Amino acid sequence: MEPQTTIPHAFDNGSSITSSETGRIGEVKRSTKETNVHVKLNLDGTGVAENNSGIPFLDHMLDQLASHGLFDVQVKATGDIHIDDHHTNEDVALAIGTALLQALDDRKGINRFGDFSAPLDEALVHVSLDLSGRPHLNFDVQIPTQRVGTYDTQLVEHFFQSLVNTSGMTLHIRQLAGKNSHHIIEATFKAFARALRQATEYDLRRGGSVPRVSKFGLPSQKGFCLDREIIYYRKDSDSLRKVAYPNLQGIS
Ligand SMILES: [Mn+2]
Repeated sequence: MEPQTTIPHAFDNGSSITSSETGRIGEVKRSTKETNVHVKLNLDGTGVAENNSGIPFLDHMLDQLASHGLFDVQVKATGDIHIDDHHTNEDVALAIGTALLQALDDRKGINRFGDFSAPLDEALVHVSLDLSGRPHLNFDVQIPTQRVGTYDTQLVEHFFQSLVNTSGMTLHIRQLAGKNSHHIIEATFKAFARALRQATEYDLRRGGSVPRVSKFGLPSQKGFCLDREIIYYRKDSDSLRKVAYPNLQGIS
């Protein structure tokens, strides 16, 4: 039997859940008039995907996120897709971003930066990202058709903008080549998954040894300044959490 691990949750007023799963896990349940979304993300997973967003093409892309990121990704959503996919696409992305923020916790020892170019036949997409705490998206992708299957291709940018906003990520996506809409979008998700995997993995040379907070006293609004490097601080109390999110100042 696996040992029981307590997983801290960033947004449940300090309570925690008990799970037999190991790894950095974020879990979000989000209900609005328009959608009900449940997302579970394990950054230290094995690529297990269980995605039922109600939007088949989005599920296909979320499967790429799992398999190429080696994350475990579970998305269950019901939404007002009788109108269109807009709200469900957006709320799934918002929840994934929040789950990522939770799973990253204090970000100690991670690479933080990720960069990957993924080809898919004629398509080539470059993704560069920084888990900086500062939401910014640069999306330079030309998708030639309005739809892939039933999926509105305008929703791709909106997906990444929503994910960036809740996770606090600096994300640049650039299309270097491509003609086929399905290929371009899939290469985008694959490159994103690979870059995110790199950024969330541990830098072995750091050995998880980001210097201790207590050595330097009180946190600033930007985090703790240590050895010329500003790191994200732990969200240990409600007051600190308010500073940390959503008005995150970021790390530089
Ligand atoms: Mn495909």
